[in-house]
Amino acid sequence: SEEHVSMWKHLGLNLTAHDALLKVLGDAYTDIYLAQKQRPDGMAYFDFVMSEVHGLRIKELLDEKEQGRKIIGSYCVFVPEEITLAANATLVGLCSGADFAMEEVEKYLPRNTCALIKSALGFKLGKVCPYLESADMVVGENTCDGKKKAYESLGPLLDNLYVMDLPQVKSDQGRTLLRSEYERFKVAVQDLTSVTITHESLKKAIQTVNAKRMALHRLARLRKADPVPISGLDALLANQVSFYDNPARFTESLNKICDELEKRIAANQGVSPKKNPRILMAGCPMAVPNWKLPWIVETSGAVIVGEESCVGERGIRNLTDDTGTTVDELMDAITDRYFKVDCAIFTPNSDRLNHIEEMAKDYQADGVIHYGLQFCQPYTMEAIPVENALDTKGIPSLRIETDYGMEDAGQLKTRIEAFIEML
Ligand code: BJ8
Repeated sequence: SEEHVSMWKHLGLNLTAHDALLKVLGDAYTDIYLAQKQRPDGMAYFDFVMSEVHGLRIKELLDEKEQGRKIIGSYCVFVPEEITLAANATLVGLCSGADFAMEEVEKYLPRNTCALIKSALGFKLGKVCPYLESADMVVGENTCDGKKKAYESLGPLLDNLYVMDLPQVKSDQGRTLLRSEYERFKVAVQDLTSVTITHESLKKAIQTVNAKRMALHRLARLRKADPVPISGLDALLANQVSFYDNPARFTESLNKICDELEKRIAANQGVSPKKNPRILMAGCPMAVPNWKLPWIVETSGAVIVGEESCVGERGIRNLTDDTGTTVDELMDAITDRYFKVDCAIFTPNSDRLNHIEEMAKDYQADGVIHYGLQFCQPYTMEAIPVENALDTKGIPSLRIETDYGMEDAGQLKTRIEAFIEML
């Protein structure tokens, strides 16, 4: 609509490039999502959200800004939404799952950088991300070397980059660092919003984020059923949208879908036949519109029953204890909750191996597909111990390394079909 166009102009987007992006996104959504059979009716909400992902949702954010709220963008699940909400700010995820302005990007980053990082820079250089352009603060974090160094290049292109340091070891010192970095972040957010975080506001924020996580946990549990009541693609989409959407509305919409899925399970109704091979995906996060691998898996005779990923269970696994009676106690609880995230940047990271095995059992997966983005050292390196650990438990696994391009789609399909046939 005209209103949207003037909004995008106002944000400084490159309208031609942005149109091209929306076209690609829309086409991919039609081909991959709308082509699915027996989708839950409730997914209509997500279809709408996706059709308005650069439209109505951006308008809402700009309206919030007009009323004095601040928008904070993040690239990692280590940035606590609880702290942002408590200071009257809205957190949005900025990771993107499509190549853009690659020629420009390669003037800043070496070619052998993972697609997720390149894409983050490409969306800035190509001026196509209204979330990034709406943000009053962008948070980077010292996680993998690629991101850590890329923020040095991204920083000068923005005027509002805040970098959070993160530990790499799950030691007492590591926890102390995380706690102090969350304190420093809290102060920075308060400075940005001119709102002082109180015990009451922080507790309420914790409850809002916990409710969102509980709805996602509920969705995850329902996928244990056979036949599975929802496709992996649709469940992934719910997880992806959780990074953009208004948290309370998201929670309500997802709970409605879960009600519907419960009815499906009671009626023995699924999106794929009973005893269809069940796959657990593990590895790098999949940001919108990175749907390539799940799409190939689910059009090759299998169904995905879980994601061991930051856009999935690794990102939402634990709740934050809201019983602390002071701001400091709640900040401790937030630190404890996030310190359990088993990202591959940690060493050693044996929790992750245990979680993958546990998930494979819990979701009755017949096999695990490990998804590593090409040039992502933390995850592609961990893929090998993951495979070995699964081997000793007799759980079949397949290691995939890929990027955002479609050049390898045929070859991937051949390998994945062979894997599924063997299950
Ligand atoms: S907590 S997984 S969201 S850092 S794919 S950019 S690791 S080279 S994304 Fe992540 Fe936070 Fe960890 Fe989760 Fe680097 Fe690998 Fe690229 Fe990655």
